[in-house]
Order: sequence, then structure tokens, then C-alpha cells
Amino acid sequence: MADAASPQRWTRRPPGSNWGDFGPDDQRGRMNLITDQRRLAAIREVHEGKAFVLSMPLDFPGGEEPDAARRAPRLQSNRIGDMHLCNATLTENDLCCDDSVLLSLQYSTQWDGLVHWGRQFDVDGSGKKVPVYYNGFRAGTDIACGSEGGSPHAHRLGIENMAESGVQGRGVLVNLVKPYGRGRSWIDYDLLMRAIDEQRVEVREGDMLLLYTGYADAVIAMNRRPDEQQLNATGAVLKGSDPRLLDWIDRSGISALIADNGAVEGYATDLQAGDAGLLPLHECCLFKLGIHLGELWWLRDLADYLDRNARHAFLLTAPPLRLPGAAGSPVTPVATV
Ligand code: UVW
Repeated sequence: MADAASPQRWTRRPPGSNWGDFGPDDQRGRMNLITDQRRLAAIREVHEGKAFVLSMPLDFPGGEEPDAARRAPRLQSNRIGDMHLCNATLTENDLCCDDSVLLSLQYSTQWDGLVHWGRQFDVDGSGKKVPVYYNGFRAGTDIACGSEGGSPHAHRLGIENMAESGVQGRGVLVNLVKPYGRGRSWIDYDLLMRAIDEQRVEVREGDMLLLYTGYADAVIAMNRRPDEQQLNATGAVLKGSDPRLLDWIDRSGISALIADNGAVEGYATDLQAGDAGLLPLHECCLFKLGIHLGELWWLRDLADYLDRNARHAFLLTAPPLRLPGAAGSPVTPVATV
């Protein structure tokens, strides 16, 4: 499609992107593809009424390094005056607990919001690159950081936009443990297609695609003492540098891409970023196509059930926190089969 320009922000969109296709000021990206009709079709995938919770406990993986960017949640009791609201005796008969939490939004089972990954791009052909996110929203004005990065607020593309779409639709799961085992494997287009074909997974436009790799199984087994070396050798990761894989993600029409590992794609071992950036799949999904990424989901029980019952589709309900201005969110997704 020709550039449907929003003249204020951009006249030239990144090659392979869909900027403008959902409207010049769209902030929901591919979530727009989950229409009422498609939600009804997703509900028709429910045959037993059984529900699977797809979140790890939010204090996993655990064991943070001192310089870690993301930290495990810290709970504390709220206070009324000097009274801590933990087993607080408000009256002779009434007891109360009431907490606050300091929470890294992307520490555990999470959604990456559309401002999680942007890039420098020449949006008007002037030869000057500017820092932008999906649909050309600008770092600095649309996505503000406050003084010294202290009080960030995404005035555009915050995670609340995703929450307001409901995030309920058809989920389909591809089991990568079955064909490729529990060791580290890099999944390119051919390997993903092989798994999809062998498992007869029908991926429809608007579907949320889930990849079971076994990574979160290892995280849970480590019981809040993660062994980074072992985890780096665990489970399948998508090969973001494969252009055929990125092209398929675009053509498939998926609305979200989810895995039980830390970043869906593998990190390059040397951090020499070419033009495609450090994380090409993040760039393709979050920056170009408005496809939210789900990470560190708990998929084992659902994957086992689907395998035992020769199924792959279900109703997925997974809204993030409706937290204005945030770059991501914890999530407690539910698959209903
Ligand atoms: C990064 O890798 C920077 O983040 P995430 O894996 O949470 O998308």
C-alpha cells in the first residue's frame, strides 16, 4: 500500500512497515485485527470450558544481579498514619491487609508495549534520522522521559492502548519442544514452517501466535535461583536475522507473537548492530508492524493438554494493566479450551 501519510509526523515510512494502514494516529497496531467476528470465532474454539493460567508467579525468574535493569517485585504494606495495613485491626471485629508494590513491568510474564523498541529513522527523506517508534511517534515529545529519565510517560503508544482493545481472541500454539528438544536451537523460517506443518497448525489473520520452547519450565525448576549459563543454552529462540521469517510474520497476519522465553528471538552473541539493529524481530514487530510481543509466559500445561488432545487453537484473554504511559506490563493470560 502507498504511504498513507500523516503529514505532521512522517512522509516516508520504513520499508516493510504498515504505518498508517490502521489510521494516521493508530496506537494499537495489529490488535486492530482482532475484530468482533474473529473474537466470536475464537469463542467457538472453546469445547471443554477448561482454563489454563499462562503466567509464572511474578517473582520468577528471581535472583537478580546487583546491576539488573529489572527487579523482582517488592511488596510493602500501606499505612494510615502510624498503622501498617498488614493484619491491621481496624475495629474490634475487622481485619485488613492493603499493599503497595514496586514492580518492574517487564521482569516476569509480560507484554512488550509498542514503545519498548524504536529506532533512528529518516521519516521525511531529508537525510536526517530522528528517534521514532511505531507509526512515527517521536521520542521526546510523544514519549517523554522527564528529568534525567526519572518519570517516563508515553503520551502516545502507552500500554493502556493495548488494554483498551480487550486483548481477547484466537490463540494458536506451536510446540517447538516436540521437534527441536529442550536445548538451544535457532528457529528460522524453514524450521518454523516445518513445525507448523507437522502439527497442522492453522494460523489465521488476527490470531495470537504462541511458541512453546520449554524455557519457562527451566526457570520454574530453578526456583528463583536462575542459572544464566544454563538458561542461555535452553530452548528454541527465533532467528530474527532471517528475512524470510520476518516476512512470514508480516504475511501471516498474526496480531501478537508470544513465547515462554525471555525475548522471543535470540540475542546475537556479538552486539555489532547492523542496520537491522540489535534485535531485528523486535524492530520488525514492535517498530514496523505494531505487533506486541509476549515474553516469559508459562505454556507447559497448555502445550501438554493441546498435544494430548491433538488441538492447537483456543480462546486467549490477556489484557495488560491499563496503566497510562507505560512501556510494557505484567500479564496473567488465560487460555480457555
Ligand atoms: C529486551 O530484550 C531489551 O527486552 P525484552 O526481551 O523484554 O523485549
